[in-house]
Amino acid sequence: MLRSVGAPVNPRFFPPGGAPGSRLRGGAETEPADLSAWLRTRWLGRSRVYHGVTGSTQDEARRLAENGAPHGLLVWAGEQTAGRGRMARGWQSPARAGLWFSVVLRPAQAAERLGSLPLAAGAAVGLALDGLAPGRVRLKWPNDVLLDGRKVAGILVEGHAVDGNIEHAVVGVGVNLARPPQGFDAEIRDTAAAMADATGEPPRAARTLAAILGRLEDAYDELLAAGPAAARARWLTLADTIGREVVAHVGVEELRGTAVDLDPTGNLVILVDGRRRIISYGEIHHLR
Ligand code: BTX
Repeated sequence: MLRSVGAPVNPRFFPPGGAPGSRLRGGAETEPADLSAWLRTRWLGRSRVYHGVTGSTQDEARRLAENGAPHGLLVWAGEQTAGRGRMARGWQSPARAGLWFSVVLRPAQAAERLGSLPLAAGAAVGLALDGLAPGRVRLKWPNDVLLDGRKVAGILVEGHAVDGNIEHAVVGVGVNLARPPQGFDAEIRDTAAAMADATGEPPRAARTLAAILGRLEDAYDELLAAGPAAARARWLTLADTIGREVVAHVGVEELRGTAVDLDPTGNLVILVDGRRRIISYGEIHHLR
């Protein structure tokens, strides 16, 4: 489930992050002041870069990771002009409408436990958002976060592996907090939601970011220390996919069946004509 991307690693050391809100690199701006007031993490987001506008925090985080950025670096932006999703799709990230951020992770061990990172990240983001709209946030496999059945957040996990070890991974998260002033683009008007649809007032960006980072840090530490069982269990508490008729696209194959479970590492199990099939990557669609 972890996609491998990126150029060979440049071991050049990345200068340690300064005090919250300081300029870390040319081009970065002073972040909105209240993240440090809410942040309770031990290591995630303790070094960070904020941009009022950037192309994609994912690309920026990846570039910094290739240049030695520390474990836990947060890159966040007020607006992205080239936000991207999985499989080269776009991610709409307008100003004053959401949380757009990426974090750099440097697992100090072999890749197999990281295979469940997308699932763990999805559960972490889902649970943080469920705290704002209890009972209305659900997960579509592998890690679309839905509010009342519409996509309110998306997660992109990319890793760079060397000899089977993940040298670094970048987890990108986009959360719609408010509907953009001009409305969602036509392409997603019927499928997207914003947290404000449930909360009325849009949730505060820094406070929501701090809540997500807290969940993400715990999920990551637990995944590496104890494996994917807890992430799988948490994911299942918010699962929208299980029990549904789904269509899965796996390469050129199209499978139609009932989603019945996650296997121990978080792959989706679907029943197709009475046979269990394991979906480890690709795209599924819920059928109504
Ligand atoms: P995904 O491939 O699951 O979703 C992309 C699809 O979602 C698009 O093709 C479109 O249909 C729909 N979509 C686009 N924008 C939105 C939106 N704002 N709300 C709801 N639906 C939308 C999901 O990819 C992973 C997205 C990660 C985004 C983060 S933002 C910070 C970081 N930087 C970056 O460039 N990407 C990540």
